[in-house]
Amino acid sequence: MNDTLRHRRALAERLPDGLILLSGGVSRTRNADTEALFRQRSDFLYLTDVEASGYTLLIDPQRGRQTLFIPRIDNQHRVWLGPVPGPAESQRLYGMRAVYADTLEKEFKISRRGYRKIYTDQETLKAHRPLMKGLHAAPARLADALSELRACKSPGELDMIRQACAATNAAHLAVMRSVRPGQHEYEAQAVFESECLQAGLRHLAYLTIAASGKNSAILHYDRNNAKLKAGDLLLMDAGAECRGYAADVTRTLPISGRFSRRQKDIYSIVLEAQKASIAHAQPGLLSTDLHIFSMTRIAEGLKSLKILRGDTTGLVENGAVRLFYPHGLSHMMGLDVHDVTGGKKRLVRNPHKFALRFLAKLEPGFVITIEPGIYFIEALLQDAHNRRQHRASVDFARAEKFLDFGGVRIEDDIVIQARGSLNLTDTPKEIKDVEAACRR
Ligand SMILES: [Mn+2]
Repeated sequence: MNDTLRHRRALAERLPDGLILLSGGVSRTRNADTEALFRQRSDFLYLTDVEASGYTLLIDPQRGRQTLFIPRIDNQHRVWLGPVPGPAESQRLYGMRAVYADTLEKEFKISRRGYRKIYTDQETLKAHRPLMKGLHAAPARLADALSELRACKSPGELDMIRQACAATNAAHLAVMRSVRPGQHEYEAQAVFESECLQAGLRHLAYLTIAASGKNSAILHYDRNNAKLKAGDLLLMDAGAECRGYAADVTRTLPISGRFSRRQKDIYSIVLEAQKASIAHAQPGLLSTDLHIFSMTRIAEGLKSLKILRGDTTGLVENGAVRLFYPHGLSHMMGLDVHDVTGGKKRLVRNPHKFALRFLAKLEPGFVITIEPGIYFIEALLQDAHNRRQHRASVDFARAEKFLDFGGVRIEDDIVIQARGSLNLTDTPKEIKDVEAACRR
């Protein structure tokens, strides 16, 4: 039994009292008559594995029927875009009954008998509202059921993530080997993306961040057009996508091939915090507790450099460490790079004062990132309010000497197991290994 069949059955079991109708994505124009690169909607991939545009899925839980509606194309389409599999081939490809989309209305009228509820989403409602007249639509429950199901990854899904990770590892290594002072950030991006494409992976999981020097302290930098300067760092945050499944990996490397003393100091703190957090990750642990664990390690490190001072717990609680580490340690990863967090059933209370987007109790089968960082961000370090509030905890004069430094982030993807976790990322990250990969 393939995974998507299992997924459809599990969804039907959770929502037995309604019809389930979900439309896949539809290709869109980018500008004039040029098409944007099409990427299937994640929920639709999860249920069908269909990567093309213009399909719809109908699940009838009471009659145990699943139907895929496929686009009927004309000769113009065949001339310009090529053929699309017909019903018989689609049935074989996708493991369920397949019929042309222009029969949807007729099929739906037969299937809706005996139902009062329709589980669907806003996109599908927009496309098919007249069909659903008289049925009670429950979009929130469909989203919740899919979030619950998608959180734990099956062996087949892990295999896709592994393939995305393998291409991502190779691409990061290729960047380390090729980066030279005088190149531009986009050349590092080009090396990374070309490796992924050559591995047969058409999509990246998100926009590539190739940030050098001070740009590496801009968390979602994507201009990637600055010149690489000797002596600076290059932060590469980039990941391939395999059949919709993401990889998300960050490495920070020395553009000249060797880390300076100061770069080693900061890098070592982040690396130690990252490895300790990976070792600490296990089922039953709250994501927020893991984040605090990593903040404690970062605070200890910044204390050793005399940038922070005072009691470590205090530095974590009063937010001083967040001036240098202003993002979460971790997020779920799957069909979305920032993936679903597991639905209402898994809701947990955050016992801490600060808000974090990723709040969940870790379970075997969760794939998460571990990505601490240290950044020297003008907007935070020169903010008058921050300086007043944290003057006892932060040596701002010392911190300002790092304003030309940028930042360091190290990010791996791990899968939570029955005990501990397994690291899916094997791109070099030890100082000696990064320098060896960057050797000219
Ligand atoms: Mn990430």
